[in-house]
Amino acid sequence: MPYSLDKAKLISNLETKYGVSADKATPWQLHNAIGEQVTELIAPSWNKSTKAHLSSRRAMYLSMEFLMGRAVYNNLLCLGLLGNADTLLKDLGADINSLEEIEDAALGNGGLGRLAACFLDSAATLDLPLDGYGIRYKYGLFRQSFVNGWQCEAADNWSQFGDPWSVRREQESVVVEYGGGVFVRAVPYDMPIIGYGTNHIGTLRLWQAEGTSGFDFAKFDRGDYLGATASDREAENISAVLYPNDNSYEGRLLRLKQEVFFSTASVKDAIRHHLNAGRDLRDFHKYHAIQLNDTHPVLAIPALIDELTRVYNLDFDAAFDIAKRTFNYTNHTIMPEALEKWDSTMLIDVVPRLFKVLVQLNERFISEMYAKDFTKAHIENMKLISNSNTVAHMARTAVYAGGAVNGVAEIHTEILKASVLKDWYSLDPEKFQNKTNGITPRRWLALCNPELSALFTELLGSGDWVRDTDKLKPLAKYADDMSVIDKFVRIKEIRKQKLADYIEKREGVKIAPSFIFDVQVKRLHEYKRQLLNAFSILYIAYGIKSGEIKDFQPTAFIFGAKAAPAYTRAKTIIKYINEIAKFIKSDPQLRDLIKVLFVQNYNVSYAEYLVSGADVSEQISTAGTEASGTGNMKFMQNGTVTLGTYDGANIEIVREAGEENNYIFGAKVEDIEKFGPNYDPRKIILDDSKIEKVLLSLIDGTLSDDGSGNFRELYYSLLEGASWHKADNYYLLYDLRSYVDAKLQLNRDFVGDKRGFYKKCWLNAVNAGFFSSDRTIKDYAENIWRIKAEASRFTKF
Ligand code: 26W
Repeated sequence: MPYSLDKAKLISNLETKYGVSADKATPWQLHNAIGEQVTELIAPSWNKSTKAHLSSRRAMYLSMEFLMGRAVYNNLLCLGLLGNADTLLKDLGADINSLEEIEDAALGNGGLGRLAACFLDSAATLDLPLDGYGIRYKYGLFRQSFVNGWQCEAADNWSQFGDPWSVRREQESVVVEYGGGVFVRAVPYDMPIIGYGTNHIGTLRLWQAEGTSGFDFAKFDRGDYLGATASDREAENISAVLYPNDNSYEGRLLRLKQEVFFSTASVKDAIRHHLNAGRDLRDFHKYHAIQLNDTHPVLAIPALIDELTRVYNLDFDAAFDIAKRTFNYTNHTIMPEALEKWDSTMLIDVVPRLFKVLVQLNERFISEMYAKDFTKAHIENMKLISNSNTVAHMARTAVYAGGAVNGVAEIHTEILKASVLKDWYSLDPEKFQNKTNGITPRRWLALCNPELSALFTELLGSGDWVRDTDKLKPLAKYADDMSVIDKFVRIKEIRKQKLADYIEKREGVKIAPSFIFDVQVKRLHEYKRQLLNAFSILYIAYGIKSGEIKDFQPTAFIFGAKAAPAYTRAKTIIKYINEIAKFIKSDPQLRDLIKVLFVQNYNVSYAEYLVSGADVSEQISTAGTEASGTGNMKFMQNGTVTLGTYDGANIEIVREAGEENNYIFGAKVEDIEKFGPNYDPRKIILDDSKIEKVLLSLIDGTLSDDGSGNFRELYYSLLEGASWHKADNYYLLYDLRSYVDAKLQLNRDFVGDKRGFYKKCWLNAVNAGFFSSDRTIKDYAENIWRIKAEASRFTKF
């Protein structure tokens, strides 16, 4: 073992720095002391890795969000120090589990941010030179609680008690210039990204915004004490808070400033490193591949061109050529409301120079299109700045001025090519690639499910599957070995008990592990259809009460989701589900058969318990709406069946694990396309009084929205639509019957043959290897970034 923790040093650090003995230290003090020691331990490897990155061709992952979660356990795991830390803390009268109180670094909303975190983990583990670049928000995603069933938000001051994993690198600060002569300092905080079983360590560089003026003595002398530091606070606002928004874009000034801030700082950072290494800027693209995580960092493109032309005197053609060979763009959603566009007026105010570059790019694009005999109308639909030069399109800019474009699951990439980016695909089909998402097996199996991990290691005689999940596939042969399946069932029971204990501690609710644990966790959004799940539960509850549904295996339906604070309908759905929970709990005939629970403040750490303690993974988005999903992969890897639609990566999941081992239902994309304007949800309730009854719960007084009228609004949005959408635009009522059928089939399968059910689960777990983010990252490295693993430079352990 190359690393070990030093007990004496930990004791003396706690005493000198925090003034406590180890047995009296608070979780935060312990955490900081451990973090500081680990950071010191890895410093030589980290420095060496950083040098290696900067001396080779490397990739930069630019992302507005990095949903890292809690670092301490994962870092100890990757360094092989988890057992060491456990015993050492026990010796000291402390408990490693007390570190569960440490807040997650929730600098992201959901899938896109967590994907970025998994990618960094994989690249570090694979010895690939990739570094992350983002924003060090002071406040991460809000903390959620429920009051009377309604979501309440509170600020998430995640680093309030310190952040031992980040190193502030003052001397590497850069200055970002905005219009009107406003300057903001970008100060980098670097987090080590520790590879598993290798001493290669990548970097996540998060920029913090600070003022450049310092202290205005003139104002201070005049007695304007607040004014003396006002411009600093204005600058600090830029990195103050993460936008709590998933899949909807609002053209807000602060958001634009944030995007400019980290995009420009990151580009400047790259140029500086490039020049420091004594290289020619004309070779910039030979040393850098920059991945744009959705459109949020797209202004890095004009920022690079602006620097190269204005500061370093390259001509526009040369700079544009470098940009095309440097940048690549990943799309993460086809929701039209999420495609970013900026008003020209705003761009002119905030970043006049970048706007000028966008105009030049646009003109170049238009003349190229005319040269290809495109019609005026066609060009109008593709222009980078449209509507008489008033609206700048970020996705179009990324496709035009970058290299590769990719979707995040096969079906998603096909939809991009066939509709969202159709014109661009026919213009340049070579640009388009698919990169099906993945998840890191370190956090999402080795760390969160040590019991299943130990069984895999025992059966394979080695733990090297953690770095190569394809090794799990041969374990499929144990599906008919009842001794193995029984061990697996026992592990499920242990994980379900752990989840139940955690839930009891957090929510004060008891759930028996004999229940089926059916879990839907993800951001709250209408297209993800948590409401469909709610309807199915009520449908089943009414069926049990009427006697139509018999022998129902008791099931806990567990939800976890945050709703964007301004997304009223999403908040109403949370309230509705909490009301269903209350209704069922108050019914003696139902409460021993069904438990509904919406957990509070769902985050990465909660997810680690939920994915490892579930039996059923709910992935029920309307076909064609979920780009990929990654939660689906985490559940699968931990051995659940997927109850889901033909959407996103679900399609590839059932391809890998067998449709017969999962529960797939509902309309496919082709079916939905065929409905067109003919879809009328009212016909469905006319035909089916049971569905009608479920729907009426929104307005018949069964469930209360506290007189807000929100349930009624929801009801009419389904049956009649609203000013901005047609009736039931996510086809809940269409899919409800087949969904309930699948859910009841699953329930009968469990009752009839529990082992058979867990055999399906086993086949999911062992066939999940494809969904390791190691596979995804290798594909990006080979086919987009063209970077190489430098394995020989790093020690393996
Ligand atoms: C500007 C507001 C905004 C913020 C975030 C718009 C859009 C986003 C993201 C694109 C939303 C997102 O997280 N998308 C998810 O990305 C995951 C990783 O690729 C996919 O697995 C999910 O299906 C997709 O919804």
